[in-house]
Amino acid sequence: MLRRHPYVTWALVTAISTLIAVGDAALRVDPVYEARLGTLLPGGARNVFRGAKTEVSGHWNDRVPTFAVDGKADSASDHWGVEGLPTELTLDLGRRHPLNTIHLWPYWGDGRSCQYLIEGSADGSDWIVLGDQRQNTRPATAEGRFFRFPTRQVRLVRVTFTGCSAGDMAHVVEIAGGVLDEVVARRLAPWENMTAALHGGTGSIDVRYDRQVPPEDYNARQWRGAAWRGERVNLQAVLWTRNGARQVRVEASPLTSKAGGTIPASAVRCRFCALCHRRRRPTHA
Ligand SMILES: [Ca+2]
Repeated sequence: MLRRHPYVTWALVTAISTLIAVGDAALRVDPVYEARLGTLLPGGARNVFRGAKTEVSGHWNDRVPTFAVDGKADSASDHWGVEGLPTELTLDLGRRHPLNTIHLWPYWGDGRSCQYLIEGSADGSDWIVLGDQRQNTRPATAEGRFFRFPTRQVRLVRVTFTGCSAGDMAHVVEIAGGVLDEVVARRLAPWENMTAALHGGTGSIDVRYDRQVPPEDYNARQWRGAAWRGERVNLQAVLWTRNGARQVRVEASPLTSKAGGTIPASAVRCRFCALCHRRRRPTHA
């Protein structure tokens, strides 16, 4: 029979810190919410904006509007650019297409924030709002910005730029649009307003955190537990990111008690949890 000594009950408080280092490790791409290589929309949805006819008020130097619909969003320097606001970028898809998602990449090279309105029209007369960022203050990033809305039949898409923190100008690296099926859209929804950074916290080892759903029941900063002498206690470090992270390393700080006692960080062991399989796919590690 295990004998326990109540006088060594600990209240442990620690912080799990995560460090990210860029390396060469290949990441597995989740087909549901991460775009396949060579595509710009989640789930491999077809980008009906690619190669669309464009109409703009102008452009400077060789920064022509075809940069915005060439199907490439990996280089901030390849963009359509124009000076003077407000200004419009209008796409003509040639015929009506069903549309329920748009992904826009304004220029992100200098941390600027852009304000703009996205509208769609089936006939060029009646326009509906598909995305409104006229009050936006978030800096543009390489991840761009997603917009989802009920499926519309659209032939024309118009982006009206109304402001830019970097000056009186508008720059667009790419705009993509298409139709996400319901499964992809449902699984994508919790990630839409998440920043591109690596997120993490501590959670229970008794919870299987589904990789498709950002966790809610976690403690973002600290973990607290009570243990008897010689007893092993556990927590789960839960990390999630919208765009993946390479070479993630988890480190633990020393464990301290309210009375001032300390257990060194070297006593903390970090191990991977076992894979949990569902429908023949690993859902969490
Ligand atoms: Ca482009």
